[in-house]
Amino acid sequence: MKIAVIGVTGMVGNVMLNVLKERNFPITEFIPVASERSVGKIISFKGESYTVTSLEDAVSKQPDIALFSAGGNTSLEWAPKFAEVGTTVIDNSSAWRMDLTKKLIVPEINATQLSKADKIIANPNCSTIQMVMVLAPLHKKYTIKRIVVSTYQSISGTGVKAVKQLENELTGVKGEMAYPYPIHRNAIPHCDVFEENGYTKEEMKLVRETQKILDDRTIAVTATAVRIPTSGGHSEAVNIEFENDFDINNVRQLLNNTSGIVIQDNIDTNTYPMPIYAEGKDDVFVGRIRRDGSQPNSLNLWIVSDNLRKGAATNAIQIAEYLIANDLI
Ligand code: 11C
Repeated sequence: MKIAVIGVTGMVGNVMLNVLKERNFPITEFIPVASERSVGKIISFKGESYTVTSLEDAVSKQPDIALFSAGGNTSLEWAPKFAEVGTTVIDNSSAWRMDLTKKLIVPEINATQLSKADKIIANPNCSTIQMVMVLAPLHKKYTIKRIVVSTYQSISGTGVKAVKQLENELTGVKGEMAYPYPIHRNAIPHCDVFEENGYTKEEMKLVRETQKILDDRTIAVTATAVRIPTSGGHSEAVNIEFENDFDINNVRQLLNNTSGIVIQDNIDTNTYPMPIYAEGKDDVFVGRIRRDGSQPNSLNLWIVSDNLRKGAATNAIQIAEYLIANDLI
């Protein structure tokens, strides 16, 4: 495969390179791409040096697959140009996710929707991916009515500027701020921009993307997204109300049998998922699995995953692997 990585110098781009290498992704030609100010930079991949090229150059090379992680505006402008020359774009931005003509894919859940005709495929938001990974098998069995989710999101979700902000705060250096407030020793209930309804865009992604991926617009979802000074992954406290009652042991069994999910749940040994252990892993970790006794058919979960891996790079590369394995490129 001739493969282009758009946004190769960014945080997700960098993780994409690691994941491509680890998974031994079949690459015949590698095309690293970034914005004008990074063109000409040398990057290293699989022990070789490559010169970062421009979007225009990359289109002219007609890659088989372009993994985009360069922000919504770049995707809106350039994904169609790649698609036009026959490239399949897997886009990690929010640009195409809610477009009715584009598929929003978590391979374990809905990759079978994909066809050769899908030239721009959307990768969901990180906080959505880890939540639906756990909810999809439960929805299939018990039918979800309503989800109440609170997130505890890593600064790595904001990008390099936020990681630098925390570093500066820890070392007492004055520098550029990614957030309107200090993040060290803080929790900021504000991820992404506010929408007119008073929710943030991040919160509304959890609503809309979940309904699209689970293919059920009747599921009620309400979210509060909070930024905290962690770096290894996003965490989520999720309360789910089902149509049908469940046996808690069956819930565990179901999750235990689902590929990509790891249960870490033993209160006797203080075992539960945490970002420091999720970091660098591709799985979604779930724990604190318990019935919500305050109302019928309800469950509480704690879900953690590395937002740059399964939440972004790994999911995108799994989509690419699915396309290749099913002869859809
Ligand atoms: C965050 N979830 O943690 C965001 C980062 O729509 O792909 C990814 C934004 C997106 O702030």
